[in-house]
Amino acid sequence: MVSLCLVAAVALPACQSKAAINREPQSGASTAANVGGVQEVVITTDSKYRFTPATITVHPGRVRITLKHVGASGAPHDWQLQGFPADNVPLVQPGQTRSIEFTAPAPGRYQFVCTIHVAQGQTGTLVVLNQ
Ligand SMILES: [Cu+2]
Repeated sequence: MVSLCLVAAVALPACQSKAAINREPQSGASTAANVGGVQEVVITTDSKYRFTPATITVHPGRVRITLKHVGASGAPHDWQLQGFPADNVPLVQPGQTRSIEFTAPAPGRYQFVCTIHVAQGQTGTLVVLNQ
């Protein structure tokens, strides 16, 4: 991770600032609401490099992830389910909202990340239940 940051620091001056790293714990847990056969999950994010809720539980089936950037300013964020490149919400700017829909992977626990702020701890867990 240190070497990654050193490489990134050359291209991204923001990486040089330790103050930008959010060391607050992840918070919030939510079970998706089933709306017309699709499980709806709304995740908010802002300028603090966090997803809220950070733990999401779904049943097998279709899942819609809506990512809302509620920050007034700051960096954009995306949402990527690790190991499933197609299951991603493209970058949202402050004030923007975007949704994607996909079929939940096999029951288990999966990590999701903001691909540009993993180092700042912008991650979460998707739990897929057995039924
Ligand atoms: Cu981010």
